[in-house]
Amino acid sequence: MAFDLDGRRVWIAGHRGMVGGALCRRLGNENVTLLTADRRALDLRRQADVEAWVQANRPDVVVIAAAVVGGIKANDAYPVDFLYDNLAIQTNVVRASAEAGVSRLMVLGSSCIYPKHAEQPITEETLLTAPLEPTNQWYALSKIAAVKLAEAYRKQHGFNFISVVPTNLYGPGDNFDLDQGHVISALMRKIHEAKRDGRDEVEIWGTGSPQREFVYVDDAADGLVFLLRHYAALAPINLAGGEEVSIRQLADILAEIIGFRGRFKYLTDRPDGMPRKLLDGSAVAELGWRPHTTLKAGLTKTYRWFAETGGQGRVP
Ligand code: GFB
Repeated sequence: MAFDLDGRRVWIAGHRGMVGGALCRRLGNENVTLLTADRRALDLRRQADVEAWVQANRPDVVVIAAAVVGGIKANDAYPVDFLYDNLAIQTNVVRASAEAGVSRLMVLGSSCIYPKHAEQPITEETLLTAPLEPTNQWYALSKIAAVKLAEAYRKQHGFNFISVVPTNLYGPGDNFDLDQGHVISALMRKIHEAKRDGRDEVEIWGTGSPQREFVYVDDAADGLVFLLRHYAALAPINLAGGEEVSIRQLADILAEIIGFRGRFKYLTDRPDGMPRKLLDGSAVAELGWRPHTTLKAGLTKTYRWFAETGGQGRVP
């Protein structure tokens, strides 16, 4: 039986982030009351504040899209922020939601929670079967804890809490900082600025051989709303079905979209991270959902937004 969202009070924790923002846009098409809390008004790392906010605002549905996120370099450089802050945010929101009797809660995992050398495509059962990729172990551990916490509340107390593991996401509203961002936003900016400044070389970290699957953020938001309605089980479910490319292929597609005719220099002393992380999306596909935006179309839309706003603007 589908969970009925109609007339519900839905709190998107992390509404200013790329995923939270896309969720707010997607939920604009539904008959729900959206609840959001600005960072200045509510620090999600403070348990008492989160409990007070949830008691006062009484959401029926909670999605935890709030997290300290970043690309491979940021993950490696800020282990405390990625582990402690994320653990605090997730445990505070889950516990406060349980105490307030929230009807439905969704936590978000990440493709990096699966083992570094997982068999591909990566099924949900692969979780905790082998060691993690070291560069993102801090973030991965916090996300594994969140997935398991949702499972624990369902198992021990019968709460209707679920966890979803999205594949690598990108789109308008992403972080375009060169040190903090993920590969798409960072390469888009580097290539755009090289073209603008008349430079004919762009540096790419690693060998260019790692493969990544990407889903456009508005598709992901649609999938998350679909799963809010249609998924209810202990185990996490992958949100996948995107296109897989190597970093080298990604750079070539971006060069074509941006109109850059220079060359790429691969900095092979920089880490590659996981060699491949293609998620198995068959469970969500069987429920009836798959992404629709091709990588080329999604990158083109994202680039249009970046070129217009410099990566800082509001997402329409
Ligand atoms: O997107 P990304 O930072 O993260 O990097 P992961 C993907 C691949 O792109 C890696 C290469 O092999 C990078 O070495 N790459 C090349 C670059 N040039 C660049 C660049 O300029 N910037 C960036 N960022 N990468 C993250 C995890 O892993 O994925 C997080 O660290 C999270 O925890 C996220 O799970 C979804 O895909 O390797």
